[in-house]
Amino acid sequence: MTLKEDALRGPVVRAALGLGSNMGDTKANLAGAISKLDESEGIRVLVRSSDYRTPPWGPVPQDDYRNICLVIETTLSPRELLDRCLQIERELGRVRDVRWGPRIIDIDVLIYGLEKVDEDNLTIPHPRMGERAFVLVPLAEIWQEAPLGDGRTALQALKTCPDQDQIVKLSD
Ligand code: PH2
Ligand code: MG
Ligand code: MG
Repeated sequence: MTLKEDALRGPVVRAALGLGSNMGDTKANLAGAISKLDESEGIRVLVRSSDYRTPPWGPVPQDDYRNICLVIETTLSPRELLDRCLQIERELGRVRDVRWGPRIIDIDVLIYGLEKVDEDNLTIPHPRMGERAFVLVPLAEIWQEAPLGDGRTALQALKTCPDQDQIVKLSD
C-alpha cells in the first residue's frame, strides 16, 4: 500500500462479531466465514472463540446452533462492515426467509469500538447481546472487558445471564 492510500484509510477500530450456523456442515460454514472475513480488505481477525453448541433461541423450533465470536480489527465503517458480513452470508449460500429461522450462516456486528449506531438494519452495540448466553459465553471467553454499551462488560453481564448451563463448549 502506498503512503497516500494509507492516509486515506480510516482509523483501526476493534470490533466484535457473533457468528452462528444451524444448517448443513456448521463447522465448515463457520470456517468459511472466518476465512472470508480475514481475507477481506480492511478486516483482520485477531481472536476466535471456541465453538459452542447452543439451544435455538426464539419462537421458531429448529436445530441447535454452533455459535462463536470473533474479535477483529477493521478500517471499514460500521456500514461497510455490515455490508461485507451480509455479502459473505450470501457467498456461503444463505437465503433469508423466516425471521429468527434456521440459517447456514449468520454474521452479526456486536461491537464497533465504543461507537453507538442506530440506523436502518444496523444497531450497534447489538441491543440484545447482554441477555443472550449464546453470544455472551463465547464473547466473554475472548474479550472479558468487551463494552456492551449499557455500562456493563461481557464478563459482568454473564454473571446474571440466564440459560448458561445449556451452552456446551465443543471440542470439535
Ligand atoms: N440466532 C438467531 C435466532 N436464534 N439461537 C441460537 N442459539 N444461536 C443463534 O445464533 C441464533 C439463535 C437469529 O439471529
Ligand atoms: Mg443473529
Ligand atoms: Mg444477522
